[in-house]
Amino acid sequence: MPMDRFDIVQSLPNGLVLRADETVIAITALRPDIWRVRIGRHGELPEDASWAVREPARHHDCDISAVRDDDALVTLRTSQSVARVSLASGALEFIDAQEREILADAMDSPFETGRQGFVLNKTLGPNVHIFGLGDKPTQLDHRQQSFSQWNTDSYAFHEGQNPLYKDIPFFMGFDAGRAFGMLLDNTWRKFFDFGVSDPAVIRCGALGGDIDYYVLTGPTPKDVVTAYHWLTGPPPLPPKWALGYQQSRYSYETEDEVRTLALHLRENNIPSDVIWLDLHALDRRRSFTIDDNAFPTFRKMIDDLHVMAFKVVLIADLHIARVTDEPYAPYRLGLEQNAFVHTADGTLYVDEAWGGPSVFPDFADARARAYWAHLFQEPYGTLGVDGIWNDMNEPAIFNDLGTFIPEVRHRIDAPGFTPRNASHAEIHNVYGMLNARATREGLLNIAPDRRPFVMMRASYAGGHRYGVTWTGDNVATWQHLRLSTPMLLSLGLSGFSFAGANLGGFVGSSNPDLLTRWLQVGMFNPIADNHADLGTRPQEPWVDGPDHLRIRREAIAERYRLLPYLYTLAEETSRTGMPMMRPMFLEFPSASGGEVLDRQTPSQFMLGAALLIAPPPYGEIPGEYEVTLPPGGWYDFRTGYRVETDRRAKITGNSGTVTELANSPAHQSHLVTITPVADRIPVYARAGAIIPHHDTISFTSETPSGPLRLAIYAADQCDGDVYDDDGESFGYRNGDFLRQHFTARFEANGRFIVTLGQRAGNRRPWWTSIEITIHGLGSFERLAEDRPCQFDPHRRTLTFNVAADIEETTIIGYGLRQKSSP
Ligand code: NBV
Repeated sequence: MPMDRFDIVQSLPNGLVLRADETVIAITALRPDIWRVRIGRHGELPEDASWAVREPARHHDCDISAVRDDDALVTLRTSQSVARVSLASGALEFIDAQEREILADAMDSPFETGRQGFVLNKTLGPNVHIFGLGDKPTQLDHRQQSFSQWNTDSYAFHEGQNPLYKDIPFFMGFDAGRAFGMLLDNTWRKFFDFGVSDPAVIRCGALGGDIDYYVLTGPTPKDVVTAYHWLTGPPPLPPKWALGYQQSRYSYETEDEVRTLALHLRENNIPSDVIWLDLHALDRRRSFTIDDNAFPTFRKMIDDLHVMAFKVVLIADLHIARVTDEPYAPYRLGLEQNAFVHTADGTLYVDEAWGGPSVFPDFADARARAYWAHLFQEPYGTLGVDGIWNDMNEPAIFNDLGTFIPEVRHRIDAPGFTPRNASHAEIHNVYGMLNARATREGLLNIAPDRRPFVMMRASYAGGHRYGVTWTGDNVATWQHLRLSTPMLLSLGLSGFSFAGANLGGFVGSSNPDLLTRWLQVGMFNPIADNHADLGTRPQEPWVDGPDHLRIRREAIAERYRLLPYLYTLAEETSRTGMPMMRPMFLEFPSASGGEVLDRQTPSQFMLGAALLIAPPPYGEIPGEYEVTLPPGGWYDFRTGYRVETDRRAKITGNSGTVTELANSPAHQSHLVTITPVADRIPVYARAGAIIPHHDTISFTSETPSGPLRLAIYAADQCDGDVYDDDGESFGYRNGDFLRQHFTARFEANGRFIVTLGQRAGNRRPWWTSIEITIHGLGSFERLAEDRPCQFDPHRRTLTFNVAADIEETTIIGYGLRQKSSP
């Protein structure tokens, strides 16, 4: 049915409001590269409130020019992008400054509506690839896949299972090097269909709620990521120990077991930082209790673990046992403060969970969040645990539905929202994130200058502001090890950079080879937590004998040596949202004509801009496999040998044998064939990278004994950074941090210049000297100053030391970098 003509009812400095009958459309530019579209179907615009998008971003202004082209079209233009509105249908089209289409309403109809819900139809170009959308256990590219969004406990999920724990309704489109993003900010059950029902259409919609979405016009994938974080806010910097190795299982059941675990970790020289306490630490699985029989001196245990430099994360599920026959403060206080959800008829909602019949805080309500926050006084304030784990917050309930019944009602009372009642259908997908938000608030109230560590399983867009996440109850199979990479990459593109997968697999028992490989891969994941289910075989690094132990220890120790690089990356993430773990196309959007480099070799990923991790994709069928090397040149990260990609060459170590090459142009990627070895997985350093590292340490807060080491992987221009702070407090916000930028330039005339930039911040470095190693120096003459140095012509490596001087330092030398292919 043709729609009425739209009238422009309001011109805003940054957009327009249009109306036809009961349909009102507001289109505004928030920045030159971000548009917001709100559509009201009942004569007015929806409430301008959001759980995901920050208020200052939603109300940000951006100059536009609006031109009425003819009767039927209005063009809104920012300095970077254009939105075109059809007055006949209200259909929108977003194009870039070069008039190329980014995203448009398909079928000349902006939306279809049912009684409550709606569907949006957007064009899907023939070569657009789709990424993001949170925790989907499937290939990285979501084109030709469809998804539903309803936070669901997914024990032993399988490949392709859908929905899973989280609803992150944000995706990125990528086509030949150019990217755009779209965030559909609606909390109801939703779906996304990327070309399944119609190969040329993205269909997405919700069962209820408002039409409120954002189009991010890129043009690079990194632009889209930073724009998404400008909208939702970047994830806060976690404590440094969150980057350490973490040991968990469901459960370490007694104090003795935990103490023995800590001893074994230290005695076996496994660098490690965190021990997790799961349900068995609790009295009858009741949140905010401790089982005094199993943990008779809990506080003392925590103190002792702290002396051994361990941090402890304790589970705190949101299900509050309805205990009426004995004192149980969480239940009593919640009742007193009316903090629990009720059903539509006003009765307290009681349903089954770990502690038997339970009640549930209404996290949408400020009052319930304050109640919940207060409960952490005991475990976090008095008992001294270091982090909190909010599991089962989809919410997962032991009834036929697996979650709250639809009759549950919530009260919305949060800054920016008009207070009102809401159905569970509206709140379900934000419930888990609001649980984590209340936890974070609680921890901050108790220790305002300590960075909270909150682990959450369920979440919604923007939930990364409140804590970190993991991929849930995966399975101890090679297939799940494989799945962990696209899952973490997708999470990283959806705001959840600080994420991990249960290393070794949760459900079922890992075999020794799988556990070893998984630990090797996991050491390059942002969060590295080895976790296993009740009743599975032990999964600590030493359980499979000395050979596996040696390999696993080395993998973990390597992570600790890389801590300066990891922490520098984590800090970058906390400012920009750029994920730590990155698909290759994010770093190399125009490589090979804007191809998605990750498509052919999906087990690979980048850690920051400088490292490429390339584990064997099929550990269960060992044999040669192919690795994609993006353009620009690569080194074996560990040996520093340059990977020659211009001829057939046998490479030392396990860097690979080059099989396919020959005179490829500079922007081409290469495929190399690798023969896997058990001891380690291949890791490559990008030519041009300067990677800070140090000698191994036993825990993240230990001061390394040697210097800060900088590994320079020579290219014409190299650069890198190091960031450091106290690792725990917010002192960095007031200048108690250190940041230093490093560059190196290798000139064709045989001169090279290494510069250690001026340090920023007030913090003094832990190092007294910096050892610089240049990899890929073909010949070496001398350093300009008479500075001691060693040149190894075989390894093509030059090493020298510089005192950690506050002043900027420049070291000049003479020598040519190794001649190499593109
Ligand atoms: O708290 C027990 C487990 C936990 O170990 C796991 O990591 C969560 O994803 N939890 C689920 C509850 C039930 C698991 C069967």
